Amino acid sequence: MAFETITVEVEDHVALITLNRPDAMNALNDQLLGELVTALEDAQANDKVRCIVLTGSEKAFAAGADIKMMSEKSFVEVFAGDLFGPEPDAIMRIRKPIIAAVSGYALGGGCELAMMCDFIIASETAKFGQPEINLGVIAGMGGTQRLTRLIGKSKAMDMNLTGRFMDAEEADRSGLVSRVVPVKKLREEAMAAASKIAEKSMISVMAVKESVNRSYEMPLREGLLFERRVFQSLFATEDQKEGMSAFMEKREAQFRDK
Ligand code: DAK
Repeated sequence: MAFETITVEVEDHVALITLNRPDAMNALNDQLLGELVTALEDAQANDKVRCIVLTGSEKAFAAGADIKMMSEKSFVEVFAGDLFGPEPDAIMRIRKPIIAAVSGYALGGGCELAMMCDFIIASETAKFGQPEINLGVIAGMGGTQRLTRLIGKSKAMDMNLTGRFMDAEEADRSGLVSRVVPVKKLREEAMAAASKIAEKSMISVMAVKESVNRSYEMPLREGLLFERRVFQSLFATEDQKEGMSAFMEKREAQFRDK
C-alpha cells in the first residue's frame, strides 16, 4: 500500500517505519496514525519481519498530536468519534517488538507514541515532553500513566504540570530510554538492536514482550507466576532444545520458531 505520511522499508527481517510529515514536525493526525497502524499490522502479518523500528526525522520524532487538526473540534466530536482511541489499542496489539528511535522532539502524543513502543533508543538531541498543559488540556494517550510508571511520580508530575522538556541525558538517567547514541548513529544503532532481536526465536521474543508487559498490569505474585508458566511452556518448543544443545556443542543456535 502507498503511504503519504510515513515510509516503510523492510531490510534484513526488520521493518523500518519512518514518520514523514516534515512540514509539521511529524505531528500526528488521523491519516498518519491510520497509516502507522496499517504498516504495523502489515509488519505483524509479514513472516519476513521479525522486529520493527519506528523513527522520525533528525529534528522531530513527533511534536505531538496535530494541534491545527484538533483546535476547532468540539467535545462531542472528540468523544463520540473517539479521537485517538482505537489507534493506541491497535499499536498495543502488535506482538512483534517495536523499538522507537527518537531524535529531536518527542512531545505530547509523540512522547506517548514512543512510550507505546517496547523500548526507546534516543539520540543526544532528543527532547521529551508532555506540554499539553500549555494548550489548556492534559495528556491523552498515556502521558500521565505510562510516563509515571517509567520515571516515577515526581518527575511525571513535573513534566505534565510545567510542560518542560527533558533532554536525552535526563531521560536516560530517569529510565525513560534504554540508551543514548550520537545523532548520526541513531538509525544504525536501532537497526543493529533490531537485527540482534531478529536472530532470536520469535517464540521467545514474543514471550518476553508479553511477560514484561504483564508486569505493568498484574500484581507481582501473579506476574511472577505468569513468567514461570511461560518459561516452563517454552520447554515444549524445538527452539529450546536447539538453543540449549547449541550452547553445549559450542555453536550458534539455528532457531526455527518452532
Ligand atoms: N501540531 C501541528 N503543527 C505543529 C505541531 C503540532 N503538534 N508542532 C509543530 N507544528 C508545526 C508548526 O506549526 C510549524 O508549522 P508552520 O507554522 O511552519 O506552518 C512547523 O511545525 C514548525 O514548527 P515551529 O516553527 O514551531 O518550529 P520550532 O523549531 O520553533 O519549535 C516545537 C518546535 C516542537 C518546540 C514547537 O513547534 C512546538 O512547541 N510544537 C507544539 C508541541 C506541543 O504542544 N505538542 C503537544 C500537542 S497536543 C487524545 C490523545 C492525545 C492527544 C490528543 C488527544 N485523545 C485520546 C483524544 C495528544 C495531544 C498532543 O500531543
